[in-house]
Amino acid sequence: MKLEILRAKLKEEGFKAYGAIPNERQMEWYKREKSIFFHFGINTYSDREWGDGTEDPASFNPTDLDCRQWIRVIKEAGFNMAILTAKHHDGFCLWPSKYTEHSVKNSPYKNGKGDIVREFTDACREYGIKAGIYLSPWDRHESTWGTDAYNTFYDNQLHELLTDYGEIYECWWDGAGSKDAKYDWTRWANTVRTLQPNAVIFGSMGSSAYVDVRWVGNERGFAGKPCWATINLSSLYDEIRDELTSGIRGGDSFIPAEADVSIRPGWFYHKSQDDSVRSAANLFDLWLCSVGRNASLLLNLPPNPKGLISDADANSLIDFAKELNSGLKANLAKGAKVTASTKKSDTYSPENTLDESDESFYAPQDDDLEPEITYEFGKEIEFNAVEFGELIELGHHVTSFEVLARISGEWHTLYTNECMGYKSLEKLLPIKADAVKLKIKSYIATPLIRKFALYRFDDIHEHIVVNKEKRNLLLGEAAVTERCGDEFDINFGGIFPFDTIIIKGASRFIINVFNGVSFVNVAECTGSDSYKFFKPINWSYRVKLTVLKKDSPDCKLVPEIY
Ligand code: IPT
Repeated sequence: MKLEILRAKLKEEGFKAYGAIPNERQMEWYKREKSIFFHFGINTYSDREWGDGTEDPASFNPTDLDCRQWIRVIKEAGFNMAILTAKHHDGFCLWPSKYTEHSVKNSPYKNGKGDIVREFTDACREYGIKAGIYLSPWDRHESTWGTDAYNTFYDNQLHELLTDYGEIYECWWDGAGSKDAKYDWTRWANTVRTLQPNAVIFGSMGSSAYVDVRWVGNERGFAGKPCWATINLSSLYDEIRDELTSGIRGGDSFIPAEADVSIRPGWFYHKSQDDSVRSAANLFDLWLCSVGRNASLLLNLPPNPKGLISDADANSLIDFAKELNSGLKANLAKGAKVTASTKKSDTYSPENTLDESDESFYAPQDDDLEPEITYEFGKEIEFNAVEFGELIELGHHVTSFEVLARISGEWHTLYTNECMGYKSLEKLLPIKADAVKLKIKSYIATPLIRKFALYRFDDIHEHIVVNKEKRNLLLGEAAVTERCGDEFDINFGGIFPFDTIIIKGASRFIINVFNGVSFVNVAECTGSDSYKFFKPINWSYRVKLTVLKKDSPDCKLVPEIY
């Protein structure tokens, strides 16, 4: 249903939007979930990351270029969107732009008759992939860069790319090199809106007022926890990285995050990095930390100098996709008996969270302060991932929730989260339970729960998340433990996932974990010297343990972490 029609219908039914809300383009972007970036250009031949614009176009000479191969690989991996670097900071254009000589037309490729933007967009269309364009505002070759004439130059190039190559779904404005540049963003944004009304704009700083999709604040593929789609426009203008990563609850603008990250250490292909291609398990982690956190994943797959995606990259991507898709294909919660603390009416029953529709949802009665949905399976089922989603079309409504499972007759908290948004997907250790419960702890407008799913992903992933060898991390060389009274401040010197904390000699202690900004309380261990997390902690390098109760006043306290 068209967004405007859906909103009007919901309004009639008494559901109000809260705060900043998405536009139609952003909803389409959300549903794409993951996209591919292709960094390809003169840097592929100079073995550099940032060219300075003095490169000789003659060095650009792909021998076996085949955009259909790139697109076949990503299609097989289940991606539905790809963005090409039509021009990177070095100014070299992959299409024969009329406005510069620094392009494929002066390269040996097809004797100067080649057009890689054409080959790319044609291949996308052939395989049903949506195409996006990266056109670097920073241009180190073009002599007019930095002057007013450049506004026209860039606008002309936008016109070429947005009129001659069919439908374009994303326009990517990299902020690199452009911090203090004075560009005519209004003019450029108008061009995009006029020529490609369905394209989302990625950008920040000067372009912020026109941006649909924000940078996630790092190039490691990690969205924050939380990662609100809302943020203040000033956070984008000033590129405040923490705020880009986490968003701002109740922020003035709806600009969800896109996590861009490369499958290799560099954005461009370098032979020396052939051994450093991310594994399938690692790609799965990136997916969890972006798509699983209400953001999208933009994964870079750089073609090699032949003009092909290397086998190592293609294999990792496809293995990752196999694991992902085999897990996602079965929602293990289907068929559950669903009950809720209250429901607004039968139209908004909790069963709606299990159907295929993106538009049917559960809504509680207005006076239900802590709505709950319980899913009972009638038998024990095993899962290792839980997904919830709210109807983000009306904005973020849920502001904190808890997920519990009934294990051997007893309810245990699996995790708590602040942000639900379009998608909140938590990977857990395998759990056997016969019921799962969602408790909405707080909300700013009637919570509208669209989706619930349980999945069982393959075990190939487990080794990376869990400290399988059961090695005490505190015996690791990099770990530093400082003790102050009965408080231990532990720095692992890196991220080492763990799921168990023991303090010999203690029977009650608090566990705080550093989230990059501050310590957050994640658990309290009572009545035992050992605490096991259902979800391994794989996002921090520092832990603080505060002992509240000791076996005897002068007993020795020995922490262990596994
Ligand atoms: C960084 C830019 O500063 C930022 O605006 C955004 O475009 C980002 O890249 C995209 O990854 S530059 C990078 C070297 C951190």
